[in-house]
Amino acid sequence: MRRLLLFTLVLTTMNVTAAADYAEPEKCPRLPNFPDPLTTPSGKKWTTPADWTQQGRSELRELFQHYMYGRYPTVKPAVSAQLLFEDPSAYHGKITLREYAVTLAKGTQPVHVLLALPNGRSGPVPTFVGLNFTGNHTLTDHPKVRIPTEWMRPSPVVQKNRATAAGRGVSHRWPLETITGRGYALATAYYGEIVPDDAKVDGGLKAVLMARPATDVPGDATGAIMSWAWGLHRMVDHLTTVPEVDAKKIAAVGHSRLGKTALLAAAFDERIAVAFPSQSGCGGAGPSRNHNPKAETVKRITTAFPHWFAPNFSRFADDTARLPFDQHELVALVAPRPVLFTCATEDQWANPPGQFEVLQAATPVYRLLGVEGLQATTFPAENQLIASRLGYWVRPGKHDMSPADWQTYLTFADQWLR
Ligand code: GTR
Repeated sequence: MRRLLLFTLVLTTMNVTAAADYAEPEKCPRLPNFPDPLTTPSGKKWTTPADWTQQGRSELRELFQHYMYGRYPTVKPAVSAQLLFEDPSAYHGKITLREYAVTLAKGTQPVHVLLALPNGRSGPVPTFVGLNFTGNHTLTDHPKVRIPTEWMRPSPVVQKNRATAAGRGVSHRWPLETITGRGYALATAYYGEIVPDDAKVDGGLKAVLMARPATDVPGDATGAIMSWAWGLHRMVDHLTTVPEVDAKKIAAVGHSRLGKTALLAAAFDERIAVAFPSQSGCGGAGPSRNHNPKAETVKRITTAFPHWFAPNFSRFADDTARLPFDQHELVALVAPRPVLFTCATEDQWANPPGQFEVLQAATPVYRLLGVEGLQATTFPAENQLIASRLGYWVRPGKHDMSPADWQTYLTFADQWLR
């Protein structure tokens, strides 16, 4: 009864949690170490793959929503796309570039999805999907790519929180020629078109995704990371209708807060075949029970970025041992699908050793499902890719998603998506 919480989960025959009375965060039992992912909160053991896939997953998804990321948006998805332009001979004929205006739910303004497809491939191709920080126009200097009009965080190419033409092609984070050159497509959208990354700013689909009835208990209100993950899911809805995209080979990718988003998106949607959270740290691949003094803590992240999470999460800030789960269980929700954690030695804030421990602790669930998880027992040397189904890589250098990092993602993708 180690993880007994004062709540009852009422499961319908459809295996969906219908109602839950959760313990207040301060009353959850203290668990100083990572909770056993194969033991339910009420103390029952998951011993068969069916236990896990039919019950374990849905119980955990409930806990993550209630205590950490907030409710999955309840708005009904209704995805339709309008092609804004297509250039079949971009990049000297190597890439077909398209941009779509994709409506994600009825009556909402569209999100703009840039799709780069490799030319000369027969049949549908494996595809990365990820949100970007700076607008689709910063990925390429192609003049037809739209400049977003939504609120944007300050940068030298942003004026009064709005993107400008000076930003065309400035981002090095999404090397389109490298990605397509290895036979992959990339689909991306500006994250601020889904929900602005500032609690004080309205825009995107915020009013629809984060709205809660006034009578509701606000503790598990939808946070921004959950909203962005919902947006990624809708992009997947759209991609599955694009004939050039191999719908069985869609990988979620993202950097930092958008890496947290990519991992959460994979945990909540089995159509995502592989997850690539880059240097995502606390709230993503990094443990909440943190032992690295240089790493970001739950206290710090919920103070600096409360809007990313459900309000409940901040109530664990002074005592993370009371969290009924840790991030290894978010990875376990992705099982048996592959995940690659990528880190940088100078980015201790994102907790490279803690991320390694998270993969180790997720491994029992992979084994329950009949596959190997992390196949390494010691922390690897710099640049030594552990390419097992739960993969890990740490390189020298700083917090960034660089073209060199993409070579590693593509090597891992070649192994697990081909
Ligand atoms: C930092 C934050 C991290 C990480 C990063 C980013 O300020 O503390 O959790 O998400 O921002 O997204 O760039």
